[in-house]
Amino acid sequence: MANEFNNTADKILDVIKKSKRILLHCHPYPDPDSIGSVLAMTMVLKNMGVEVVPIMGDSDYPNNLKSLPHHDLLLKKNFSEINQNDFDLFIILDSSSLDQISRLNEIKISSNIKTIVVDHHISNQKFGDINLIDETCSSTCQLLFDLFTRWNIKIDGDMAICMFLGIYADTGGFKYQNTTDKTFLVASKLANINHNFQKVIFEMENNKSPQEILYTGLALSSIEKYFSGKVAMASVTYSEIKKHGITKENTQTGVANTLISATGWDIGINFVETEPNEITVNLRTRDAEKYDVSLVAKSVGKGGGHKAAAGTTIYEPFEIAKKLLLDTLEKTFPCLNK
Ligand SMILES: [Mn+2]
Repeated sequence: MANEFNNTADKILDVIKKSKRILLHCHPYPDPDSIGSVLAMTMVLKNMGVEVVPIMGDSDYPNNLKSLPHHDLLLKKNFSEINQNDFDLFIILDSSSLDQISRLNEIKISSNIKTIVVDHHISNQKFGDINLIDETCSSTCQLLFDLFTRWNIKIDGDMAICMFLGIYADTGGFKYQNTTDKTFLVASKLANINHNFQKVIFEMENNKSPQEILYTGLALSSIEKYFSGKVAMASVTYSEIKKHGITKENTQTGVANTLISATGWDIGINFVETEPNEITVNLRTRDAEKYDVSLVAKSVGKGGGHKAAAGTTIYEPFEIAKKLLLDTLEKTFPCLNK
């Protein structure tokens, strides 16, 4: 395993050294692991004296990651807006399949470009000419640490903070199952290089608009309980959000997650009239084995999602939509009445 890693890592370095111009990208809706790995790789390649162009991809740069260094290096272009003839190597980071490069158009990578995929997703389709996939790594940033170590790169403070934040975010602050003793070891080494981690974590986690907090307040003060308290629902009308200058975007603040943090409230619902007669619904459950909430999202409106987290939109007046949702819950989960 270690041998295989070293061989692949050496092969990648070899290809990089032979390349003239390297392309990097952030995946759609980029998270700190995507941004952090792209920025760290950009700095490493620049230090090697290689020409590198990192592109932002489909999405805008996230506001809560503005404290990361050198994010101004990211070119505001998506994959279809670049000229592939300008590049001979594409290093694809934190992307398990082609649709993580862009979802705006079908992706066809020119045969003149060599591709290297570096990723930690178990679902990775290994679509590169060279693939370095390690699903035991919490994040692409953790994997990059091993790669840079093999390459004898001196990780500087700017690289370290980008990689640290990627690891921190992909592990949910060292809480998810992908967190291992190795994760702590790597994070500790990065934190030792750059002590500034507290600041970037604070900026990332405390970047809500006042309207989002106002919305959370409105929602939490509207809680109603159904089915002997097994379902807790926050519901807010259009006139209420309008009164406080709250937009549709401000209503996605994790209210349904907050509801299910209470023991006994098995299903949490954020139910908000985001436009007149347009209800945006977020469903969450503590017990995905018992309640597959994506079934409810699918039968009311055209929603979907996962067993534990789903969403939908209902185009009906407020009270009618609420009754429709409650009826669907009852029909989908007869055990709610037991
Ligand atoms: Mn990742």
